[in-house]
Amino acid sequence: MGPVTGGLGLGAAHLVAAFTTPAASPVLAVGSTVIDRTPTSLKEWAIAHFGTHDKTILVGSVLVVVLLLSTAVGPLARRRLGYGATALAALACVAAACALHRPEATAAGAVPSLVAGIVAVAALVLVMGFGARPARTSTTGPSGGPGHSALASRRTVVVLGILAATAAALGEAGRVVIGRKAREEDVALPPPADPAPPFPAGIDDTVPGITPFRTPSDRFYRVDTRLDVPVVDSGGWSLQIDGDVARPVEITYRELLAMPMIERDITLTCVSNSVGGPYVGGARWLGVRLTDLLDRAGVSRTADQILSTDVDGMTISTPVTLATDGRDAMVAVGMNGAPLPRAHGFPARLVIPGLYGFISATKWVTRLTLTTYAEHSAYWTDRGWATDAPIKIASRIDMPRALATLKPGGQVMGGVAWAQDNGGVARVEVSVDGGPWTAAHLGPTAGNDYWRQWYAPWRATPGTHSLACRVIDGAGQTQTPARAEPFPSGASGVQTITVSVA
Ligand SMILES: Nc1nc2c(c(=O)[nH]1)N[C@H]1C(S)=C(S)[C@@H](COP(=O)(O)O)O[C@H]1N2
Ligand SMILES: [Mo]
Repeated sequence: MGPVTGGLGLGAAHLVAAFTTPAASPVLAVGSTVIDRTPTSLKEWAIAHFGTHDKTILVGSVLVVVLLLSTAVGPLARRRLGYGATALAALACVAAACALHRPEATAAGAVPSLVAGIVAVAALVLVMGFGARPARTSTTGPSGGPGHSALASRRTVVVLGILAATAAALGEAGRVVIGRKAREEDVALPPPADPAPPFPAGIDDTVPGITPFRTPSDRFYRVDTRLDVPVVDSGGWSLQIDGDVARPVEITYRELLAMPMIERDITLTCVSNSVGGPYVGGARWLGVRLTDLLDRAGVSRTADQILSTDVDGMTISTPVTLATDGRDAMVAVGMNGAPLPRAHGFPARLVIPGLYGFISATKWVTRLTLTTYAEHSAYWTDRGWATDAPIKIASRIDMPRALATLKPGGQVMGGVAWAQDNGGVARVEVSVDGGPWTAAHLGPTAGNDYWRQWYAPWRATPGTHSLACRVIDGAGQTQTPARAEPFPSGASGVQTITVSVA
């Protein structure tokens, strides 16, 4: 009965949280605390093995652990009701503590956990009452029908079943409410004052199976510390620029949209992307030049760090010199011709070409504080990651898939390559079975900050083959074969896949 009473509490709390602060739902609050406390190495392992499913798996694990812990409640309650109730209350307190310790949490954050505790204890009292109450038929029937205790326990099973179904229904209702609140806002974005050149047709149609030149927003990778998607109302949103500035400023969404917009094609890359990994995507971004915003506040010469804060109080740091060196850094409001999807930072996020997302791409940004690295350290800095991390030049094989079985004869390998800070992709080379590096064909360019598609025909003979690719940037540098793990400043190495031909 423990898991059922615990589950009922969690379900009720999730629904209450859905109407108030979704992040304060006990399962999400505990999950977020786990994320923040997890050692970097374990987090990297989880991202590498579970990929984008890491959030689902975490929420599921928290749920399972809580339900397992609450199995102890049944035996405790049978010894004495108070023991069981105390155990449930203790679990609720842990959840409340997690919710209250979230950055930016208010006292209201404890409410859903409180509800969880009350509902769970009430359910426990109810179930124990049903089990204990004497049944109306207190004698065994002539044909050996159920006796008192058997009837009572059958009744308990029915009650438990109803409660379990209620728990699931409440939790699902919470999920639906959160989903409805997260519907996209209807915003009309202004046209760019400084538009990007027409987006070239990639080789999507001519090389079947190649990664699309532009990543659709709903297929764009997502990496962040949030378990749910923050729902930020553009009407209540503003961006503060403060710290070492001549005059702190606050800019509303409406004011931001009234500023001149630039439009750029930029490839976003995650530092956690391993060689050949999926955490990279190309999109067209619309936003206000970061320096236009910073100039309004007047950045002091002492500042060396832009500490950006999101709605949760999560922080990302960017070196001032890199953010203001003339690259197309922006506070973006649009992605691929539409307002930012909530998962990608609505109403506004930073996009800075050439820097890994964890030091540049703050989603749901609310504040830019000009400060120094000596004075303040950001979320990932506290976890040992680099503070200065340009995106390493890299290339990826997307076709054929590793370990694919191919037909002998003419085959095509292909993929994408990027070299944002280094004069773009000048050349991609491929090597079959460790043989000489030969030039691949390149797709069109959408600027140096954007990835490029490539493909190379090769002749497949029966047997097992290894295929490798590497990029050479506009400065003549060749992608290094030296392997490095993502931590602390990005992976390097040449991707090699094995395929069989039969
Ligand atoms: N608020 C916030 N912004 C964030 C993050 C985060 O955890 N919280 N993650 C960053 C990281 S590590 C990356 S790689 C990019 C990913 O952006 P995307 O999810 O839109 O692809 O967002 C960055 N911005
Ligand atoms: Mo990242």
